[in-house]
Amino acid sequence: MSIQKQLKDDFPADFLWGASTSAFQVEGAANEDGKGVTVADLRSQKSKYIDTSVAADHYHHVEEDVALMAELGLKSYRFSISWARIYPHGNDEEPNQKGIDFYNKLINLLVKNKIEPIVTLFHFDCPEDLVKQYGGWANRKAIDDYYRYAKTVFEQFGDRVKYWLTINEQSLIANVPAMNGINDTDMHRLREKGENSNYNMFLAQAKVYSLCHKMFPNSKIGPAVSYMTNFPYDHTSANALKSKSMEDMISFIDMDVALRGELPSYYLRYLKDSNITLDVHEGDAEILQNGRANFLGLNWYSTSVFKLSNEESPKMLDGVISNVEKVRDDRLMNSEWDFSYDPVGLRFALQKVNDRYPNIPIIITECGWPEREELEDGKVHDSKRVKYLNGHIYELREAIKDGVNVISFNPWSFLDLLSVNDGMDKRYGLVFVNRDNNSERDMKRYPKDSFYFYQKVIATKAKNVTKLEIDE
Ligand code: BGP
Repeated sequence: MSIQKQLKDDFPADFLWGASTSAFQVEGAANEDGKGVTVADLRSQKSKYIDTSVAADHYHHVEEDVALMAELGLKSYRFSISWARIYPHGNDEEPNQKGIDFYNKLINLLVKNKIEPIVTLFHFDCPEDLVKQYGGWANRKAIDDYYRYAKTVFEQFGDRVKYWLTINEQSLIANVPAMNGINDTDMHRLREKGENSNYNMFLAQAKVYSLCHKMFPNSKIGPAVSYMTNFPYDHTSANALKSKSMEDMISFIDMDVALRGELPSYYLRYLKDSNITLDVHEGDAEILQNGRANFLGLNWYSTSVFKLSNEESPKMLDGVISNVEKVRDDRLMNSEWDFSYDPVGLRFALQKVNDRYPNIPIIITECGWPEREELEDGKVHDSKRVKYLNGHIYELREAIKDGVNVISFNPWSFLDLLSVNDGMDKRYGLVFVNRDNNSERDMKRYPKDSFYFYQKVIATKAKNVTKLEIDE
């Protein structure tokens, strides 16, 4: 075999063309069929937008939604299971049968339509009762409760699910502890709780990787990591180092622990400098060493440019992002919410990940374009999203040709859903859901132009994707 033959020159035949959602953002039925309250439910109630009680009402539209997935031609669907639907209080004696029934119904419909389920165990929605009982993820008790929940989920659905994701964007919820329901008036104590929640999530995941390998040796399991590619504002080493450190602390930390089985030195230095103590027990190092992921899930949206600033930024992260300012690059197409269109950044990011962990299988678990949208005669002409998909799929093919082992692409989101901070104003869907922040209207589904574009991508193995459009 010649050396060249080892390289792929296109998407592999078994490539999983998918789409993505998460439970609290699509399901609705937040208080139905025994589901417990989650921190995501409570957060949404405090926002000025709609809460999780109805969302996109996927819970009651599941047949119709899977039929649309089949029409689109999806080969995979990435969704999350709500822990509080299975264990309403997080650690009840018995699981909630109606919650199990719902996910059985969804998974069976997917399997029937030959759509591979890619299932996230935990996506921003810690059962609130665990916070009340012992402080949630900041307490080591959460490790056992998550493990028990994962075991139940594997027992119930493991015969039909081959791809599992443990925790969505762990670094985000560790750095913004309120997203896990963790609060404190003292900033240092809050950071310490946040980092302990981080540590507990690492241990819980490692245990669940091992459990999954033991129960289902042919299944694959990995984290869903938030990977935002950062570029320095100028060529100074200080700016370049800061932007690298941010990538390490926000993205590579989750990948390093999942694949290398230990806390990286840049993180230990950060803890030391910040005077933060972790609640470490004997045997923890072995747990991390023994429990490793098989692949990486990457949530990738766009590149960002940061420069050092003199102001302590209280922005998203306390400690990790400080002294930096995000700079908008006006040469790029920018969305209303800061995301830019920079598809070559995806190829760059994938190369970097592949350099660090050669040949690791990668699932793009999120990638999407937000817009405010409205129906026009029953249609939504989301031309920017079409352009975004075209550009990113083009660069994805280039990354595969570079030798990066990408096995699946799941744009965010299959249908319009509740944005984490902006309700229904910020839409990402391939399918329009006819509701807004003021009214539930009729909740009807309308495929957007991007749906039909992506349908053709899947049907033609991306032959309709062109370089021309991304250069426009
Ligand atoms: C990721 C989350 C998703 C999703 C997406 C878009 O961080 O995993 O749940 O919401 O970002 O973010 P937003 O909803 O804030 O626009």
